[in-house]
Amino acid sequence: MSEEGHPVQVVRLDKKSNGLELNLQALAEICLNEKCRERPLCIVSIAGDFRKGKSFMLNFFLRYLYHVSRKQQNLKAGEVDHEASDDNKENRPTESSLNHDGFDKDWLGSPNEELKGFSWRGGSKPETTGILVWSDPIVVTRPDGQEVAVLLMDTQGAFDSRQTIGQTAIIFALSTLTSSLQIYNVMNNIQEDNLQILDTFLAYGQLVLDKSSEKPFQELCFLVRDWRSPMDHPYGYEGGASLLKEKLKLDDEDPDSSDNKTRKRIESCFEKKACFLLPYPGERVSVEEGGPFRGQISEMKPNFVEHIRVFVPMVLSPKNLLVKKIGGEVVNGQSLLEYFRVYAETFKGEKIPEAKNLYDATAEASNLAAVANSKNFYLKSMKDICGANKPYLNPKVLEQKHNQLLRESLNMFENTKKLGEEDYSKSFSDNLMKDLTSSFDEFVEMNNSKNMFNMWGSPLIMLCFWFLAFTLSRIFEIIGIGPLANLFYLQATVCFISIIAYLSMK
Ligand SMILES: Nc1nc2c(ncn2[C@@H]2O[C@H](COP(=O)(O)OP(=O)(O)OP(=O)(O)O)[C@@H](O)[C@H]2O)c(=O)[nH]1
Ligand SMILES: [Mg+2]
Repeated sequence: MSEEGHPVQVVRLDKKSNGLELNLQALAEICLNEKCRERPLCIVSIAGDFRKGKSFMLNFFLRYLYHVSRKQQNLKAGEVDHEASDDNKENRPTESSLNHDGFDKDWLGSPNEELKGFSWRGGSKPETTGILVWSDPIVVTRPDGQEVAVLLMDTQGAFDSRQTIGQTAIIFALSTLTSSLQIYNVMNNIQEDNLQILDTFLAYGQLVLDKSSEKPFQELCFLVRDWRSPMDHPYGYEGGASLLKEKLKLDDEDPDSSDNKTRKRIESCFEKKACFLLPYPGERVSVEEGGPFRGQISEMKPNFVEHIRVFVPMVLSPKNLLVKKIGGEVVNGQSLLEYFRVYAETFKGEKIPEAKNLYDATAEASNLAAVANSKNFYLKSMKDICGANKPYLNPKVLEQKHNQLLRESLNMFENTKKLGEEDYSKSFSDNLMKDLTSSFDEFVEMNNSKNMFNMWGSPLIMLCFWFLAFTLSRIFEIIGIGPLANLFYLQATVCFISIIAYLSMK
């Protein structure tokens, strides 16, 4: 599976400034990939304490998503084959081998397969640093037919002794701001400090809620590893839901406490909240008892494997995936790049930015993303009309097309939901207009270079050619050299027709 992609470090923590540093080029290669650039994104991140099996779990996510994506492609190909011929019925999946989403229950693959993808390992030293994204966006089709690209994001473990609280909060904030599903990986139980770290950036979420009706974040799913009290709350989703309800319960005796405020913010800022309780995976997984462990499911406790089998489709099956939205607008690869670019500037310091600064940054990024998408639409449409491989176009027709596409691009920008006031977007819309006008100048220049008449220069030069050819044809006629007279007469006629054609095109 890992041969289809690899983890790419897109963010690292700068040791000197303690702030973060973005690898824009590496991120652009993923975001502007044709699978992702214009497709709605589902961005799945995992964050939480260090050394608690986050990267390990992401590799099951990869295995499941590739399984679904391949199955969907085969089904599509099968449908095409089926339309052509009806004799491959035996190869089609039967109802009983499929679960409720229509995919094989055996997505976990063979028992001895090694767990590959994001780097994971045993021991006490931290493994993942900064933020990593899987290089290959995985395209899946949702039940309504919409194709989405899923990006997987691994994050540096929190509360590692070498890290400041500010850095822990920065990684957590940035991965939550940019993901549609944040898996909050915790060991044994949900503790109060797990909730408090969320509060460091939920003030921003509250500000978004105050200024618009859109929820700032999509889904938060607590994943509790090595759950030890199945008698109180059973393993799995239902037990998780009852534990989460208990943990998010408000304290009626002290309604204005900061703990209550955090809980209210968690309730209101996420569209969806969930929790899943996983059993202990056994000594082979937790402490590599008996020698190096490569992640084979045959060496994990069966109860753990059965819960993984249920958990992963629960969060990632195409019908459960939520598309990433910011300010109510769907995020695609092109816009994600703008968000990261602006956030990287905002998170330069060692502390998490103030809610107001974070809001302003998101408003700026949402406008820049809208500009980028509108410009992309204009450039793509103009290239279809008069790109390098297209023939010369009448300049009047070219201008008409430009005016029409300029209007459509500006409308597209206006109709995109953005954070921030309307006056604020005005300057972005003005810049878009200027930008498109200068792109048009370049298209005009390219179009002119394809005009064979331009190779001749101005009509005045053409007129001189005509005069010269005509005069020579008359002279040769007078001195009696007929063939040369005819040749220059022909040339003069071609010049004349060209001048008429040139003037009629202007
Ligand atoms: N106890 C226990 N250990 C697990 C579980 N899942 C994986 N592990 C083990 O945890 C260890 C660390 O796994 P990683 O995936 O590298 O952990 P991580 O959270 O990504 O670690 P950092 O990147 O350093 O923050 C490995 O030895 C895994 O085998 C689990 O559910 N419970
Ligand atoms: Mg890791």
